[in-house]
Amino acid sequence: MSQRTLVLLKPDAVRRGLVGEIIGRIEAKAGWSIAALELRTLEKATLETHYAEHEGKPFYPPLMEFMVSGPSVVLVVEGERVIEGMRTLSGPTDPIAAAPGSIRGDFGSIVRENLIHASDSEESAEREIKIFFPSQA
Ligand code: D4T
Repeated sequence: MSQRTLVLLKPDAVRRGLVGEIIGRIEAKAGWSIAALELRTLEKATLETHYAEHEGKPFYPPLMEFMVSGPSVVLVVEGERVIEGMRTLSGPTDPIAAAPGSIRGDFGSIVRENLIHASDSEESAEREIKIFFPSQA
């Protein structure tokens, strides 16, 4: 089943020069393709909408500060079972718990700077693509 998902390469991934490495892993998956891509310093208002479920949690203020600390790469990725597949490629939220071979498992060590976001369900993907690419919806 072909799907679309919203992917963010967070400011740590851009700062550390890991964009090519990460996009290479996405492009290496058979039949997946990049439908939209932009280097963009995310607006606070956009992030407030994206991370609304976390508002009020202790990690929310430092998370927001981190997410506006530099440009991110924003992508829409399209392909067979890409929503579940991008979550598998990324690994779980905590990079220390993430298996080697996953993006977080290979490159991350702290939860906040975990390199990548990928939508966690069809509903989230539809919602998030609209937030970051209103013209793609
Ligand atoms: P995102 O949404 O960025 O792909 O992350 P996940 O889907 O893997 O995890 P999440 O929504 O639970 O967390 C969003 C974002 O907040 C950071 N975070 C999370 C943090 O700094 N401290 C924490 O304790 C948690 C749970 C990391 C990702």
